[in-house]
Amino acid sequence: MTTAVKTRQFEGKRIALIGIGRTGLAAAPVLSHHGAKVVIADTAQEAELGARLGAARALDVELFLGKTALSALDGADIVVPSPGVPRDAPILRDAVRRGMRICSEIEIAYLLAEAPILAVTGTNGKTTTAILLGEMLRADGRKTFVAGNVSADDVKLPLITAAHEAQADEPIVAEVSSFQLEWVHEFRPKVGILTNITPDHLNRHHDVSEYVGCKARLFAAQRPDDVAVVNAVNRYAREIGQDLVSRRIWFDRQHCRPTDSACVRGGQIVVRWDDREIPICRADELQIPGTHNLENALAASAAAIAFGAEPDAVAEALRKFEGVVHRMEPVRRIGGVLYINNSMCTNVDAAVRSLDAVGGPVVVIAGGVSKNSDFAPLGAALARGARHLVVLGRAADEIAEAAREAGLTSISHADSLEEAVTRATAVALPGDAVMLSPACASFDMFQDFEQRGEAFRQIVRSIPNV
Ligand code: UMA
Repeated sequence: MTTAVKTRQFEGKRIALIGIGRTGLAAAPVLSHHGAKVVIADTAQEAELGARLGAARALDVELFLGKTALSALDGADIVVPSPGVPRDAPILRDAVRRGMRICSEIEIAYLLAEAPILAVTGTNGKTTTAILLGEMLRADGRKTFVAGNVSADDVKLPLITAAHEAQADEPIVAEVSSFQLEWVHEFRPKVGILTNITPDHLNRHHDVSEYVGCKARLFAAQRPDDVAVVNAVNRYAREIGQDLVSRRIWFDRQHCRPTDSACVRGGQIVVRWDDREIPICRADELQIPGTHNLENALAASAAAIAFGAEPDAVAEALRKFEGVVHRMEPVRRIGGVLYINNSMCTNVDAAVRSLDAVGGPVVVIAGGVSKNSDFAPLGAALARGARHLVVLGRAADEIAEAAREAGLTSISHADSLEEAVTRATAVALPGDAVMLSPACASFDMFQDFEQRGEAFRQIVRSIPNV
């Protein structure tokens, strides 16, 4: 598509954005700029929208709130649901019934972008991989945007905003969720990365195969000159990776391959690309802990090399990278006990991998809203590695039961995060870690995982020195 066609494709179109959240508020001005007639619907009532309502009103677009939301569809050419709007929400069911064109915001962003998009999806590791890949491209001297689902303190940029701002030579690294992939048809990342897939979001997707199907859409529109970086050892990822038209790079910590791939050979991270084996740096130079982070590093390295970054730049970023906030984030050491904020750990697999990564005695604080998860693997990991478990939130009993069944006896309940930290502090010994690793969403007690992580930081910072 030429630049002129790109910028005029939405001119005169009536576009109904669903959701006054970060996505809707970002998409509206960009689409208006491109000549679209934008309307926004939100099924919430005015009072529930808080400050977002003021932001929406300032956009000078027609708003359809609460019961009137459905009317936003009348006469619309395109419907753009925010990621939080489920497929079976009445408004989307109505749009489907009317045969309307439904596109997610990332699809619109792709259609508008002059810049190449490198997109990262997966159950776990996507934020770390996306931010790390962004650092690699910056170290390589490119102005780089990190955008999409990513939400990490100062890194919060909807993809459509990045697509609007980035010049053709300024790559965008996009973290992409399964929700965002529900409504894509043409979304075609130059480089796609699939970190891993384990069951998650089963309160939104009907079953694992629907969830896996969404993840697979990352590669659906790719062509042979695009690149797919895929986890070779994760069952669902491997199945997706076996059947792609794009140029595939497997990453596998333990086994090196004679084809395009990334692995660790003799302690060295290596990427095989264009029939050359390119050494990057030693795996023990990484500051981010755990085998899961080594896998993230392999995925990001492979993507950066395939995109044309210099190996030295990739190595420099790997050595400097200290990790992402709310993800195994060391907060404070008190009396020989290290407090770790892992609030971004919102599913079972992430919690299991985090426990393994700590590697020493740990007191775990877990709980929140279950996403219809099976907690048995977490119970087993807790029985293996935890000194004590403090449970809280709606899933408290379910997690405690799974841990008890696996053989852990030292378990307590807390009614608040503050009480949980107090209980954990009381049982932790010098040399232990106290880790908030919820394995759940936060919505029963907090606005989101960031607010939960911030609350944990504050509570830990207020503990008197011993
Ligand atoms: N809404 C409706 N009707 C519905 C459902 C929701 O009108 O049936 C409205 C709500 O009333 C609300 C608005 O939609 O006003 C919220 O939309 P949203 O939940 O999509 O929130 P955004 O602020 O647009 O944030 C979204 C992502 N949120 C979700 O996927 C739930 C953010 O990911 C993302 O950073 C942002 O777009 C920018 O791309 C957050 C997230 O939790 C970090 N992601 C999940 C995760 O990482 O596990 C997938």
